[in-house]
Amino acid sequence: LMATSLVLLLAGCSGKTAGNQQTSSTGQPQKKIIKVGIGLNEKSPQYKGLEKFKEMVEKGSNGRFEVQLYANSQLGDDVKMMEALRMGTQEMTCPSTAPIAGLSKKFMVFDLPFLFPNEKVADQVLDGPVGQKILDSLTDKGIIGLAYWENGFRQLTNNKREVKTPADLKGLKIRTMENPVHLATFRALGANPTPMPFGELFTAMQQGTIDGQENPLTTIYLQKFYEVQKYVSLTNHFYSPFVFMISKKFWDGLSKEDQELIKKAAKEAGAFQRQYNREQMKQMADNLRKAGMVVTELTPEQMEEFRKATEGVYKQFENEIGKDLIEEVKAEIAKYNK
Ligand code: TF8
Repeated sequence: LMATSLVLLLAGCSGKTAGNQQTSSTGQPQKKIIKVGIGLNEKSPQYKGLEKFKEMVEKGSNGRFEVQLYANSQLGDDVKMMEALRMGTQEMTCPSTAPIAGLSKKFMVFDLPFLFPNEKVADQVLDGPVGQKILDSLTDKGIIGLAYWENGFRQLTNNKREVKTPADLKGLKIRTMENPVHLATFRALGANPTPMPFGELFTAMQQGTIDGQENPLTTIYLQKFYEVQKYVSLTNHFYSPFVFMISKKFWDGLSKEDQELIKKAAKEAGAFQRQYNREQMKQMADNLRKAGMVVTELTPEQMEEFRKATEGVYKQFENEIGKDLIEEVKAEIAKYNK
């Protein structure tokens, strides 16, 4: 036993150089490992995007990088993984913008209810200068934001009753992401919101500790939420971008060329992921109906009731987010919304 552990110990230590760059006994540089963790499962459009990214980086570097993908919150929830990126113990993750607000309040601008009119406008604003400025606010937190991907427009599910107006939401216990704007929005709608990491959500719905939640239809279907939820209302109340991000500690140890390779792959895989996500989304309402859910489309008047009820949230967070930033994003949206 002693001998075995000694051999393992030696094998573990041999050839270790800077960062996670290792040299084999033959003097050949070993692969640099990039661990990417997400909360969603392998069927998610997000995971498909990561597979593209893996292929691009591994091919583009002639195998100098190995990208390892971990789904299902195996490496922890969004908040924990971002912390690991800052420490340099995990290389990459791709959270929704909402939990990023804990690091940089600027991201909360995207949490404002009924902000983006459609995906096309969201792409243009996120990929433009204001989107970049918000990504850059992560740098001094130890994280490099590489590209926006898409989670999507969020829809409301619950297990109690069909929701057509804010009045129907009264008193329902709704899980939200860990974000103050989301909490305020659901309070304004008369619900009883409670924040929770994604990994605990399914069990909470199953056990009835919450009545409902909100997520894009792809997630509701592909994570099998229809097994524990009966009603879904197409409210489109928030648009959730993802941010594909990398640890600054890891990033700073890379050559300019490798940084370029990774950044380009993150953007290209993101363009693919957005497309794929939108393709998938088209079938999801039908899939959910077939799986037994009641899918409720709202009339323009009912939508307006939701929008009116949450209008005050903009004022409420004006100081925290910054009035200028809110105005800048609104102006960008207006510019592209033609
Ligand atoms: C949520 C988000 C999640 C993602 C993911 C688990 O509800 O929409 O889909 O952030 O990383 O927590």
